Amino acid sequence: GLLCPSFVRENWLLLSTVAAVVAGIGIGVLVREYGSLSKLDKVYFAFPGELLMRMLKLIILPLIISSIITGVAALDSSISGKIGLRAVVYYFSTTVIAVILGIILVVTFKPGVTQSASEIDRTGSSPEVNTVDALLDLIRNMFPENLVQACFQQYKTKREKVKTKTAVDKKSSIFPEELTTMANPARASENKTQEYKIVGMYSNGVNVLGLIVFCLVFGVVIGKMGEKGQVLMDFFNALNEATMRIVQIIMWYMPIGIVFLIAGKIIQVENWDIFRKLGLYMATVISGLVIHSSIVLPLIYFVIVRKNPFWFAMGMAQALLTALMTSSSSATLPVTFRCAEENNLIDKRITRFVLPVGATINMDGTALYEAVAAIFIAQLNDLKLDVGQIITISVTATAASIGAAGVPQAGLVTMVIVLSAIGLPAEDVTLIIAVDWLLDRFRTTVNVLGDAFGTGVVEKLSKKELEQMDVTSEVNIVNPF
Ligand code: DAS
Repeated sequence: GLLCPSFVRENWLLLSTVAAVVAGIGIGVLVREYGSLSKLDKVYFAFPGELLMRMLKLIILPLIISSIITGVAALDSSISGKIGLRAVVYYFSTTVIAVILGIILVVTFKPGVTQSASEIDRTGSSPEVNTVDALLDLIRNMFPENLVQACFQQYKTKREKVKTKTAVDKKSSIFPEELTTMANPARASENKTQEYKIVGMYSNGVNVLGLIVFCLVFGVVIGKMGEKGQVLMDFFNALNEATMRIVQIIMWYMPIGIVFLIAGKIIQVENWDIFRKLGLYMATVISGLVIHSSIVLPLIYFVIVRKNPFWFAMGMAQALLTALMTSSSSATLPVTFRCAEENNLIDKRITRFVLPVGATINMDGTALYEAVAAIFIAQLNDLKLDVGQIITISVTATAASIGAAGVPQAGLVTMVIVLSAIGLPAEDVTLIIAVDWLLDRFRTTVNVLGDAFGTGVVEKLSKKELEQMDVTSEVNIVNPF
C-alpha cells in the first residue's frame, strides 16, 4: 500500500515537500484573495522562502569545488577524459534535440501569428548585450583573472552609447574594456552614426563556469601527483563529506521554505491578464518541455541503460520539485546530488563530475525555450524566417543555453543573443518577461532532469572503466609494491 509506514518513513522528505507545495499554493491563493497586504508586507511574508534560497546558494560554492576536484582526482586521468567526453556528447546531443523539438512545435503552432507585438504589454527593461559580446563573455568567464573574485562576481560587458564620434580616443582601444564597435546591424537603420563603447565590468553572481574550469584542471593535477597530492585529496574529500552533511541539515528546513517561496510568489504576481494573451506561446513552450522530459529523455535513457526511466525519474522527484520551486539548477544541485547518489545509486565518481558541470552547461529546457521564444517574437514582428535564420536560431539557442547560468531567469538574458543574431531588437525580450517567472520553473525542472538522466547514461557507458578501476585499486591495497 502507498501509505504503509515504511513508505512514509523512507520518503518523508519527499512527502513533506509535496505537502509544502500544495500548502504554499493554498496559502498563497487565500492570502491573495482575503489578506490585503501592502508591498512591504509581501516581502516580509516571503521571508522564510528567501532564507531557503540563501541557504541553498550558500552551499553551492563548497559543493561545486569539493565535488569536482575529488571527482576528477579520483579518476585515472585517461579515464576522466573518456567520461568527460561522454558527458559532453550527452549534454550536446540532448540540447540539440531539445532545440529542434522547440522549433518544430513553434513553427507548427504559430503562437505569434494571430497577434502583433503592439497588443502585448511590455514590462521591465531589456539587458544591454549583443551576440558577440555575450559569447566572448562566456569564454572570458571560463578564465577568471582572480579566483577569489570568481566566487562572487562575473565578467560582463556593457554597451554604452557614445555621444559623438570624436568622444572616443581610437588609440586607446587595445583592451576589451575600451573597445569601440559599430552599432548592431539591426539597430543601424535607426541611428546610422551611433557608436557604442564597450565597458568591461563585473556584476554580482558566482562565476560558476570559471570555477568549474579551474577545479577540473586542479583535480586532474592533484590526481597525477600521487603521494604528494594526497594531503589535498584528503582535504577536499573531507570538505565534500562535510558539505553533504550540511546539505542534509538544509533539507530539514526545505518544506517550510518551500511553503513561503511559492505562497510569496503567488501573492506578488501582478499581471495575470498577460497569461491569457500569451497563452498559446506558453502552451507551446510547456508542451515542448513535456515531450522532451517524458518521451525524448526517457527514451535515450532506456535505449542506453535498459532500465525503467520513470523509476529513475521518481528517484529524482525531490530534486525536480526543488527545481520547480527555486527556478535554479545551481540552487537545486545539492538535492540533485542526494537523489542521484542515494535513491538512484549512481556511482559517486560519475555524479561528482557530471552533475555540477551539467547544472551549469547542460540546459535542455532553456535551449528549447530560447528557440521557441525567439521564433515567437519573430512571428509577432511579422518576420518571415528563412532556413539560414532557423539554423542561426538553433546554433545560438544552444550557445545561449550553455552560457546561461543556473540561476533564476538567466535564460531570459541570454535570449538577447538569439534575438540579435536574427536581427530582432533586444528590447523585444520585454514582450515575454511577464510570464518568464513561470516558464523558468518548468524549464529549470527539465534542465535538472536532463542532468540526472545524464548521470545514468554516462555511468552505463563507463561501466567497464569504472570496474577496471575498482580492480586496480583493490590490487593496490593488497599489494602496495
Ligand atoms: N533558470 C535557469 C536554470 O537554473 C536557466 C534559465 O533561466 O533558463 O536552469
